[in-house]
Amino acid sequence: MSNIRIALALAACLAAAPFAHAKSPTLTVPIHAADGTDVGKVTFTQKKNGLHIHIVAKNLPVGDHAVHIHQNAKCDPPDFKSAGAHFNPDGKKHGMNNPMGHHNGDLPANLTIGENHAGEASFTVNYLSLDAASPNSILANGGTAIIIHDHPDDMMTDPTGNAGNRIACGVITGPVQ
Ligand SMILES: [Cu+2]
Repeated sequence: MSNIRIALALAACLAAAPFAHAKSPTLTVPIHAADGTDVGKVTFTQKKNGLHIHIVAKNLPVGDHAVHIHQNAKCDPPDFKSAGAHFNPDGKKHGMNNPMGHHNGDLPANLTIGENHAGEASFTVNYLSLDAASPNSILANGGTAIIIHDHPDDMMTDPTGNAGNRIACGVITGPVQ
């Protein structure tokens, strides 16, 4: 590397430093099964290009499971129906592959749980926000809930994606750290 290149690299580092140390707003939510079993957590981090969602799950049935953001900040067992329908402030239909879609609460892929009954998924979506002042905020109107379903989401069938029962739930409320 030439001296000029080193100098440019240093200048870039110094210029970026104030931003590199600014902490992104984040919120971590525990998720529980209907019998109270700890099934992991989801961490929401507000980035410039959208909301980053990182799910770390355990103690779940092997296979693919739909994951959605539902409209109420309520997780009453055993059926978690209190979480209501999918979060849908934009008034669309269900499914990432639906031409009339998608709900704000729809996520781009299913959660895959392996033979060890654990799994992880990460998404960055520009149609959700952690900013409580935003109309598509997961904290708007008292918050929302993250639901894991028994079956995978077919990404098309309105309004549920044929995802079956709700097997785990986490209440999404503040405060954002
Ligand atoms: Cu759902």
